[in-house]
Amino acid sequence: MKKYFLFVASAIILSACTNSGNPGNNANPRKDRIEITNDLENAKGIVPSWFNEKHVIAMTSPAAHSGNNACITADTAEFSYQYQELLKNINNEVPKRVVFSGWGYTTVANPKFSVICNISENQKLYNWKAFPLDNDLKETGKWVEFSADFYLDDKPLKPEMEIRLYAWNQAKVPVYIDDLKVTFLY
Ligand SMILES: [Ca+2]
Repeated sequence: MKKYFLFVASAIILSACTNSGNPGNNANPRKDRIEITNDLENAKGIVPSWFNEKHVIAMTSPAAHSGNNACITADTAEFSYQYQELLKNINNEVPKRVVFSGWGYTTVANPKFSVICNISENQKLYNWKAFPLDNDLKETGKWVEFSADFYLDDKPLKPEMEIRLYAWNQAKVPVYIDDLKVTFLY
C-alpha cells in the first residue's frame, strides 16, 4: 500500500514538472512575437496605428476576402492601407524581423506589386526595403495568401524610430488586399 502511494505521489510530481515546461503557460512575460491583425472591417472608424483608410472600400465584385471591406490599390491609389507605429510603442525592445502577410486579389497576372517596409527617424528615411509579390500573384480572379518577410538587423534600430508597412502597386490595374497581419519577431 505504501509503495502504491509513493508511486501516485511521484506520478503527480512528474506531471507537475511536465506542466511547468509547457510553452502554453505564461511563466515568461517577455514578448518575443507580437501579431497584429486587421480584417479592414473597422478601417473607416479609424484603427490605431493604421492609416490611409481612404483606400479601404466596400467590395461587391469581387467580394472581399472577409466581411464587406478590402483595400483597393490601382493607378490612382498606388499605396495601400498602411501600418505605422513607433518601435517603442510596439514592444520594449526593437524587432529583428517583421512579416507583413494577408490575402491578395489581382486583375492581371504577375503585377508589379510589392510590400514596402520603411523605417524613419525624426521623419527622415533611415531604411527602405521592398518585397516583390509579382510571382505570388500569378493567378487572376482569386484570393491568394501572401507573406512579405523583412530582416531588420542590417542597420541598428532605436526605439524612437518609426516603422511603416504597406503595399505599392505599380501595375496601374486594380489589386486588392484584405485580412492583413503584421508579425514582429524579437
Ligand atoms: Ca475584410
